[in-house]
Amino acid sequence: MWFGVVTIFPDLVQAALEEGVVGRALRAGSIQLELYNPREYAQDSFKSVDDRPYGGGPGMVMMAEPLAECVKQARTDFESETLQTILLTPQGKTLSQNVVREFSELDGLLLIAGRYEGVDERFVENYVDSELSIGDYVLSGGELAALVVLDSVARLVSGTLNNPDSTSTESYSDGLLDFPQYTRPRRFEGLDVPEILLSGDHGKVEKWRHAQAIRRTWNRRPDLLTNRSWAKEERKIVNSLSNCGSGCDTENE
Ligand code: 6GU
Repeated sequence: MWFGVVTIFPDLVQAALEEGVVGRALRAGSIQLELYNPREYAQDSFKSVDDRPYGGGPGMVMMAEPLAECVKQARTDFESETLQTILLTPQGKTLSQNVVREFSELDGLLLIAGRYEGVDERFVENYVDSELSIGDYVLSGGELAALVVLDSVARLVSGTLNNPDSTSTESYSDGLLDFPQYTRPRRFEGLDVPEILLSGDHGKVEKWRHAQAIRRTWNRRPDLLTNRSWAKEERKIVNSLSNCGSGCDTENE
């Protein structure tokens, strides 16, 4: 999958993407990355990429022309007019794992890191397919948000993770938070690994983990469970949770 990022801080984006799973995918070639710096496409001798807002007010606004030139260059590089173009802005729709999954099925994604004072609306009208936020708080620029999108999408692209199974069992893939994990040693500071995980009974382990996932979601993120329909076995777990009141907060049973 091809990714382009439009940013006035290309070094920041480049450095962050050299590490970990995404870095490995880039070196292996399962994803490609191009960076576009609006400053290189500035139209005046001062290399301006922002200017004061018409109508007055604080802050600066990103100019349409340098951004438009970046998008045109990206379309040329990607060799398609149909490059999905996303503006990162707190005004956008909130990112979710469903959106991430949709993006991971595209051939190319162009992420534009805006600055929070804003981007000239005429650029948005003519070049942007959708606006995206990563949550209800304000960052000083869209770069970190673009990295969040890139990381979450890239790890779903085939060839990126060593073990593709780990995306089908993880948080949110089935609408539940993850169950707790344990590794060696069996005893740590007086705490033991739950006995059932040492039993070697895969069926029992699966059931226990699923119950833990439901319990955690119930306690921590009940909003994820509204409108969820339960299988018969799950219903039993949910009923026991709704009967135990605040006693459900303790994670070990
Ligand atoms: Cl996409 N940009 C900025 N500047 N702040 C944000 C954001 C994006 N998402 C949440 N906060």
